[in-house]
Amino acid sequence: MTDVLSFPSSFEWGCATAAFQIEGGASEGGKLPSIWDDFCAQPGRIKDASDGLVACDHFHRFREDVALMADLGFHHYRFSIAWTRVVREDGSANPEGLDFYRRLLDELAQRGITPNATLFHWDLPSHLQRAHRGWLGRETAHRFADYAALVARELGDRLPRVATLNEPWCSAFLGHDIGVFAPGVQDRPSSLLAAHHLMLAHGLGLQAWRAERSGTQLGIVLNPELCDAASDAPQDVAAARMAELERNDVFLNPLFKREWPAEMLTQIGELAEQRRPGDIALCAQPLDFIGLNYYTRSIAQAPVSADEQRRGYRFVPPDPQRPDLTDIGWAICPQGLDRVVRNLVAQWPLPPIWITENGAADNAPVVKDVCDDRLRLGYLQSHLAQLSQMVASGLDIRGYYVWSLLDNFEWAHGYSQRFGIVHVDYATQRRTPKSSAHYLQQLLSSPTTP
Ligand code: GCO
Repeated sequence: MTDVLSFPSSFEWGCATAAFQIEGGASEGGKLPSIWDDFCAQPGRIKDASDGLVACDHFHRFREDVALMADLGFHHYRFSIAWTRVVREDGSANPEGLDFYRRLLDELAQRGITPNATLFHWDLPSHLQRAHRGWLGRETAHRFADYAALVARELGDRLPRVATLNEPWCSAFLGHDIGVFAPGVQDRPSSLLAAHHLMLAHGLGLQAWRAERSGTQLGIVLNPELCDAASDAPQDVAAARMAELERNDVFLNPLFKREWPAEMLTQIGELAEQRRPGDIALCAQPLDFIGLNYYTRSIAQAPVSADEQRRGYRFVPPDPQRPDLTDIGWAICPQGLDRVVRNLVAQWPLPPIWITENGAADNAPVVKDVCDDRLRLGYLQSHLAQLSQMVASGLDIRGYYVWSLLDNFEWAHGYSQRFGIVHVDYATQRRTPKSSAHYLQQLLSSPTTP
């Protein structure tokens, strides 16, 4: 498979993680709790009743983890900064927390790995949830801008590329409509208001960063969806469109100074009053790049329940008997990567694209020191073959980050789903590179063909 792939020599290869999912060190160095700590403490929220207090203990083992990345041949690392580690409740800098990231950046620099940082990967400080109702309060967007300015000042000289938010759809809709993510709200209009404030935070954050520092490549990471209709019936086609408006247009329109689709303005109802004139212009700051995360495609059909009717669609869960599902139950669809990107570039004037996450849940165990994750291996091979064709066809995609370097805390699934190319034994914190890691190592040693 390796020999059929062809990428330009400038193409960036990286691995990705996120603070809450790997760091642990939950109360060290003055770190404050986040809404995910609070969510984990609520019975029934996390499948295996676990939390992020220790996770992969990366806070103490980051040197080992950076060495692992270097051994595997990665030259780029996407990680997130924990807002709760670097900013105190009064808004001042927390030097101990900043030092952790300085040591991490030192280690990366020594190993020749370029950092790619995300400011917000869902771990909102709990005190902002209490004081301002989190993303339901406009004030949170301003606090995010203050945090962005602080990181620009304190760490910005070492960060060539920075994304404001990771997958704001998840914070907004999984967090405030479906309620399976922190803070666990279930209210459709609220989820749209949260989406608005997240995009406002993005815009204010970019402004604040640029006011502190020039020369950083700045962008955002989204998870646009490919929503196919379950049938040609007009109700199913309309439902698929509604799903797409929620997943894509709610986030991409503001980035390019366009108003939301009328359907979403109807759904937000009276809360629309909290969107102020001029907000859309604030959201639409120049973008140096966009990160796209891709895992699967979805199928939508006409809504049935009252909740689904409020949304305008329902998702058809893949038949669990299908052979082409990952261990978390997501359909494997490499062509979807091509379709999703083309669908976006046809509608919005995207800046250069990085695939900032792609990967699969494969819970293969370690047997005699070997973890043979064949499902993930096949998944990565098929998606990289697709990506190679996409790049060759002229789509402006500049890099690929596999999700994830390590098995880690998979949100509401706890530790029950493993996305790492490196296995983590949570009892001993032992790391074992899997077959997929060895495949990427080989690919990275010769990723181009003449
Ligand atoms: C995401 C996430 C990751 C998840 C991964 C698998 O941005 O969705 O960044 O945190 O772990 O997507 O669900």
